[in-house]
Amino acid sequence: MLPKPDNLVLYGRYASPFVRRVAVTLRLYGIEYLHTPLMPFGPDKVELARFNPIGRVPALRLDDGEMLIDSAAILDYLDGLAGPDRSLTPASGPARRRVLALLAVALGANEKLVAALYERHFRPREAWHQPWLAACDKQVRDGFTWLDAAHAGPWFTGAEMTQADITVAVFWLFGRAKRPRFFAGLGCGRLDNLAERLQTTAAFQATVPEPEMLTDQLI
Ligand SMILES: N[C@@H](CCC(=O)N[C@@H](CS)C(=O)NCC(=O)O)C(=O)O
Repeated sequence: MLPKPDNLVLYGRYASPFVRRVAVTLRLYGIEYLHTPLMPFGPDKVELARFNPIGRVPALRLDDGEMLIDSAAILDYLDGLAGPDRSLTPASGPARRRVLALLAVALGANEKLVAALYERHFRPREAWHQPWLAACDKQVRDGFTWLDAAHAGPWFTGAEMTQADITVAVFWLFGRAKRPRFFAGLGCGRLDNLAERLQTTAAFQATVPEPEMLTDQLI
C-alpha cells in the first residue's frame, strides 16, 4: 500500500455517475480529497479542456499536479494506493476478469443511457432520431437485465463487495432518477436491492447527486 496523497482534487459534479463512482471509491478507501464540481458543459468546459482535451469529467489532480482523466484510469490509480488486499478490483486472475467483464457491460449500458439523454436534451424533439433512441434503449435494457441476472448476491462475485457492485449501484441510481418509468419497467429487482442497500452507506450519502443543471443554455 502506498502513502496516502494529501491534496487530491476531484473535478466534476456527483450528478455525473462516472464522477460519483470515483468519489464513492475515494471515501471507501479513506482517501481525503477536495471537490471542484465543474460541469462538462458551458463555461466550465474551457477550464476542463486545460487538462482533458475533450473537456470531460471526472478528472483527478494529484499532489504533484499530474492530472488523471477517465474514471477507469482514476480507479486504477486508487486501487494501487489501496494495495492488493484492499483493492475493490481484484489484482489478477479469474476474479479480476469477472469484475472487468461486469464493469464493461455496466459502463457500456450507462454510456448508451447518457447518449440517449443527450439526444433528447440537446436536440429539438422533432429532430430526435427514434431508431437511434430505440437502439440505445435496447442496449441499456439488455445490459442492465444481464447484470441483474448475474447478481447472485450478496455481491456480484460472492461474499466480497467489489467495484462492480459500486459502479452498478451508482449507474442504476442514476438511471432510475433520470428515467423512472423505463427503469421500473426493466424488472431488475436484484439491482434495486443492491442500490437500496448501498444507498444508505456513508460513502453514498456523502456523494448525493447535485440538482440537475443541464439546460439549453449550457450547450
Ligand atoms: N469514459 C469516461 C466517460 C465520462 C463521461 O462521459 N462524462 C460525462 C459526464 S456524465 C461528460 O463529461 N460529458 C461531457 C461530454 O462528453 O462532452 C469515464 O469513465 O470517465
